[in-house]
Amino acid sequence: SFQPTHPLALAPVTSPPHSVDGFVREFLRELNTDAGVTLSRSTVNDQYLSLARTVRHYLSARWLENTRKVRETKAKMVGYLSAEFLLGRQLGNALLATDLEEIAEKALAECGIDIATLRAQEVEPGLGNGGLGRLAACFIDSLATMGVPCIGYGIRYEYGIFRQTFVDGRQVEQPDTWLSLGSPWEFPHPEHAVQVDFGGHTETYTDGDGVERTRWVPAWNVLGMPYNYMVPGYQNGQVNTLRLWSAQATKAFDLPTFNSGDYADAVRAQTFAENITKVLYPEDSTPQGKELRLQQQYFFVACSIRDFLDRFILDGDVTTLPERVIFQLNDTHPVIAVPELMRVLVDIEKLDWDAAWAITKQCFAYTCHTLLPEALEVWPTELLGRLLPRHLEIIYRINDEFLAEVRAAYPDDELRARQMSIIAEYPERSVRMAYLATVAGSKVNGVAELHSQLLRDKVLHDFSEYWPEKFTNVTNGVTPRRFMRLANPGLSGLITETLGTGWLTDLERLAELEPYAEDADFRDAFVKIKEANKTRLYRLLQARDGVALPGHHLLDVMVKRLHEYKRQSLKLLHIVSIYEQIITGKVALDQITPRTFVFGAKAAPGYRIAKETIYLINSVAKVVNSDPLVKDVLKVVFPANYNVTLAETLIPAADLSEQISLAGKEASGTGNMKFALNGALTIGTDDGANVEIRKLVGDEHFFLFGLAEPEVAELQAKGYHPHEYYESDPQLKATLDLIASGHFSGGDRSVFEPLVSNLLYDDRFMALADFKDYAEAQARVDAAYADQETWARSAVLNVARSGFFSSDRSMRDYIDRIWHTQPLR
Ligand code: CR1
Repeated sequence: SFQPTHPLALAPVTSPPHSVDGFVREFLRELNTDAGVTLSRSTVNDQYLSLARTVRHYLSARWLENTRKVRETKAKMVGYLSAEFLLGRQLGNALLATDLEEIAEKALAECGIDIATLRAQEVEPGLGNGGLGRLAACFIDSLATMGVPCIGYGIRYEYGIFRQTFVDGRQVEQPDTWLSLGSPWEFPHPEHAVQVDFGGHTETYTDGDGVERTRWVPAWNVLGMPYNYMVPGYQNGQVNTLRLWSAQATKAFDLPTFNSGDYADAVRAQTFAENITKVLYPEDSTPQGKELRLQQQYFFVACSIRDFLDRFILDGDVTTLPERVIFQLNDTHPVIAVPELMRVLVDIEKLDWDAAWAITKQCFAYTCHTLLPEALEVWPTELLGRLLPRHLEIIYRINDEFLAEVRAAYPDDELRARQMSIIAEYPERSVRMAYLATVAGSKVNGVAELHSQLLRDKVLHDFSEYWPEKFTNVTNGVTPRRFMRLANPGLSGLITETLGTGWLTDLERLAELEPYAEDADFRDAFVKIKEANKTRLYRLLQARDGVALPGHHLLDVMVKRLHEYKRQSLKLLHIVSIYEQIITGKVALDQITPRTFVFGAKAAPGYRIAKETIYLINSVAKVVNSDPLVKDVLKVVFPANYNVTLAETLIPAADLSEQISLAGKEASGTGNMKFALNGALTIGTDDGANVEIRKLVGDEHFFLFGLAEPEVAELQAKGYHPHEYYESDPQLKATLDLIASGHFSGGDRSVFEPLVSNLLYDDRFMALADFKDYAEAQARVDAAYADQETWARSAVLNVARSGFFSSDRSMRDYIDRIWHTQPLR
C-alpha cells in the first residue's frame, strides 16, 4: 500500500448527489465517457449499461467504507461458499437499496427515456439451478440488510443455466449468453488472481527443523480471476461483497507452437483452463459426478480460502482464523474446502496436524439440502486421487482418526464404523462428501423442520446419535425486498399504507394485517391488486409467448424444476382428469370452476422422463387450448424459460400455489413461501416447509392432501403397486387411458407409453397413490373459490401469517445457532 498526499484522496469517498439533477449529470457522464456516445445516438443497451453504472456510483462509497471497517475491526465474517448464486436482475434491487427509484425514473424521463424499457433490457445472471442457488442469493441480501459482514464466494460461469425453448412442444436448450451485452455489475480484479493446482503426486521430505512433511507436486495449474459484485443492504448504507471466480490459463499461449504456425494448438492450454468455469452444470438436486465438476468445486474453494487468508488475515496468524470467519458449506459442492484448508494449514503454514484440525473444525458448518439418496455427492477415490492426490491423503487421515474414535465409542460394532466411514467401499471406493462435511462441520443443518428431523433419523442417523448437539434446523426463507416489494409493488403499497414503513425489514409485522382480513375495504383493495397483477402477467405472456389468457379464471400455478419427486405429472393427471370428465359428459360445463393452469420448469438436459413430461404437458396444453368445448373453462400454459425474472411477475398473480411433492422428498421448498407471502393459497402435501406454512396459516387456509411421510415409508416397506390404484379408481383409469390412447399425440399410442408405463409399474414418487386425495382437495379448492369473500379473507391471512418466512429470520437463526457473528456497528 502507498500513502497518497492529495487532500481529495485522503477524504472519504463520496456518493453523487441524491437528486434528479445529480442523477442526470451522472447518467450523461456515463453515457458520454464510458459508453462513448451522445444521448441522441445511444441505443437502449448503452442506456441500460450507463444507468447500471450510475446506480453503482451511489453504492461504491459505502462499499469501500464497509470493506475497510471489516478489516479494521477484524469483525468475524460469514464466508458463504456456494457453487450457485441465482441472483436475478440487479438493477431493480440496486435502485431499491439506494432509494433511487423515483429519482432515477424522473431523471430518465427528463432525458426522454422510459425506465421500464431499460429494466427490461437486463439479462439476469442465471448462475444457479433452482432453490439452492436462489436461497444463497436471498441469504446474502438479508445479511447485507442486517449489516452482518459476509463475503459470498462462488463461480462466475460464462454460461449460466441454459435458456429453455420449445420446438414442437419439446425442450431444446440454448446457451445462456448473459455476458454478451456487457456486465455492468461486476468489477474484475486481475491483480488478485490466485493460482490453483491440480494433478501430479505427493512426496515426503524433511524440513529444516528435522520434521517430516508432505508436499504436493502438482502437474498443472490455472489462474482464478476474481470478479466482485456489490451486495447492497436495503436502504441501510451497508454493502457486502460477492466474489465470483473465473478460470484462466496461467500461460495464454505456447509461443514456440504459435510461431511454428499451429495456432489452434498454441491456445489449447487456454481453452482447457477456461473450460473449468465455462458452464453451470444443469442438474438440480442430482449430481452427475463428472470430473469437470470436481475441478469447478476445487477451483472455487481453493481460490476462496487463499483469498480470505490474503485479504483478512493480514498479520499472517492463521490460528486466529476461527475468530475471523465461519465458512458455510452450501450443500456438499464446496466440501473439498475441508481438506484444502487442512492442506494449507499443515503443508504451507506448517501447523501440526492436531492444531490444524482443531482450527478447521471451527471454521466450517454444513447445510444439507436434500434427502434423495442419489443426490448425495460421492467422488470415486480414483478420480479424486488423480485430480487432488494430497487431498485424498488428507481425507484418509481424517477418516482414520474419526473411525478410531467411533470404534472406541462403540467397541464390537464394526458395522457401525463401516456405515459411518467417509470412504464407501461399494459399489466403488469413493468419498462421501456429506459425511466428510458432517465430521468436519461444527454444525450440520437441514432446511426445514421435517427435513432436519429426517436427516437426524435417516440420512445421517448414526452421526446424529454420536453427536446430537451438532445437528440443528434452520428453516429457509426468502427476501421480501425482491419477492414482495419489487415483485409486487401493489401489495407492498397497500401494506405500507396500512402498517406504515418498517415491515420490509421486520416481516413478522405482517401479523398486524390480521384484523384487516375482516375489513371489506381492505379485502377489496387486495383483490383489485391481485387482478392487476394477473393483467400484468397476461400482458407479459402475450408479448413473450404469444398466448392470450382470460382474465377471470382461477390462476393455478406450479413453477419449480421439473423433477419426478416434485410430481408435475400429478398436476397434469388432475388437468387431464377434468378434461376427460368434460368431454365424456360426466360433468357439465357449468359445474367447472374456470381455471388457467400455469407450469414453469426446466428439465436437466439428460433427464429423460423429465423431458418427456414437458412434452406431455405441452401436448395436453395444445389439445385442451384448441378444444372449443372447454375454451371458457380450461387453459393450460407453459411459458418457456422459467427464471427469477419470470417468477417475479408470475407469483404475485397466482391464486393457487401447487406444492405437491411426495412427503419426505422436498427438503424445504422456497417457492411455497413466495406464493404465500403474495397471497396465494397453497394446495400441498405435508412436506418440507409446507408443514410449517400450514401450521402458521392454519388448516382452514391451506389445502392439505396426500400421504404423510411415515405413511410413505410404510407403504414403501410393504410394497407399492401403483397399478392397483389404477385398477380400483375408475377416474384415474380413465385419465391414464386417455393419455395412453394417443388423444394427446395425434392418435399415436407409442409416444407417451413410457411415461404411462412408468406411472403404472414403477411410480417411484407415488403419484397414483395420492391422486384421489389430490383430486378431492382440488374439489375443495373449487368450493372455496366459489365464495370470493372467504377466499380473499384466506389470502390476506396467508400474507399476515407468513412473516416467519423472511430470509432475515433464517439469517438470525444461523447467527444464533451456528455462526455467532455480530452485525457491524
Ligand atoms: C431442495 O430440493 C430447497 C432448496 C434450498 C434444494 C429444496 O427443497 O428449498 O434446496 N436442494 O434449500 C438442492 O438443490 C442440491 O439440492
